[in-house]
Amino acid sequence: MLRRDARKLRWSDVTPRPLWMNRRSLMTGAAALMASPALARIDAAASPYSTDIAPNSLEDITAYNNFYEFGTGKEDPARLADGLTIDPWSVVIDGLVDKPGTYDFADLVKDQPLEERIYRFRCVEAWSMVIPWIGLELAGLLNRVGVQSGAKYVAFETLVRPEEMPGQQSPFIEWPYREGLRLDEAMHPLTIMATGLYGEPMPRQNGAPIRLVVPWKYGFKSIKSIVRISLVADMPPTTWNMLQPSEYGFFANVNPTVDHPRWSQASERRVGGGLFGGREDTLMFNGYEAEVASLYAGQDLAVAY
Ligand SMILES: Nc1nc2c(c(=O)[nH]1)N[C@H]1C(S)=C(S)[C@@H](COP(=O)(O)O)O[C@H]1N2
Ligand SMILES: [Mo]
Repeated sequence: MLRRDARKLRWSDVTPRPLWMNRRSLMTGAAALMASPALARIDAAASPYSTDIAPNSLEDITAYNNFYEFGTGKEDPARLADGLTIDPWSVVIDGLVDKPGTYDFADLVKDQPLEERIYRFRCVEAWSMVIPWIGLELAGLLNRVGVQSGAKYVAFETLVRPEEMPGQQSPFIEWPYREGLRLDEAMHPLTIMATGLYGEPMPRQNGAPIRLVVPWKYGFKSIKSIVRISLVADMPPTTWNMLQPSEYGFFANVNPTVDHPRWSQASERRVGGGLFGGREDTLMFNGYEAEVASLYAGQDLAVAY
């Protein structure tokens, strides 16, 4: 699945911005992208962790979103996220760390390599996309603040600002949106704090200015617009697990053999179409099995779902 060989050109090198813009205005969807001659050069992925698969179009990635702070409809975030103030932005890092504090977004991401990662992304609702992220490894950020030995989990929280996030005017979720990772998952090099996509700063509907991306887990783990990161000793509460624990576990690893109680997880629909309407088999750990299976050695993944 993953490139191990060369570090050649970046996607953004072979696909300069004007071309993305052209593609965005001239074509719609991955089907059109598939027809593009640019596809022939898609093997120029930046990171050894990138997949070879052609990314979804910028249009797909920014028009079909889950971001319940702006409503439950897939089109709500693109329509309503414009008003979100993302500058200034700061992130509180607290709990079991050597250097707790309130970090300005710019400080947090400075001196970090911005490395493009083309990742498969699989929503628990059985659709998927392929997205070219930029950002930094979460491990690098955590190492800078110094993780103390008692820390076993990382908890994340999204901004609460109902005046700018109309979905938060409804209490069906106990805001803030919360997510968490076990420390070894958080330190894995595939786990990134994304600060943009397609070489540009993060669009608001995708979780500006900084969001988590954990490519072997269902999309709901990849929490957006983060304002707090806490190192903690115990497994933290998480939004979907709090709402419906029988349907959404803490781990949420993509697993075609463990169905959601209300639907199969064996296959998925690639947003934007593609061959055969974009229907394809779901892969164990979303295709990242070689990289992450060892994290769960000895765990029964039907129980720790
Ligand atoms: N704060 C917050 N983060 C969130 C969500 C959300 O509603 N609020 N939705 C999650 C879900 S279910 C998915 S599938 C992904 C969608 O990310 P994308 O819109 O960038 O593709 O964001 C995740 N992160
Ligand atoms: Mo999702």
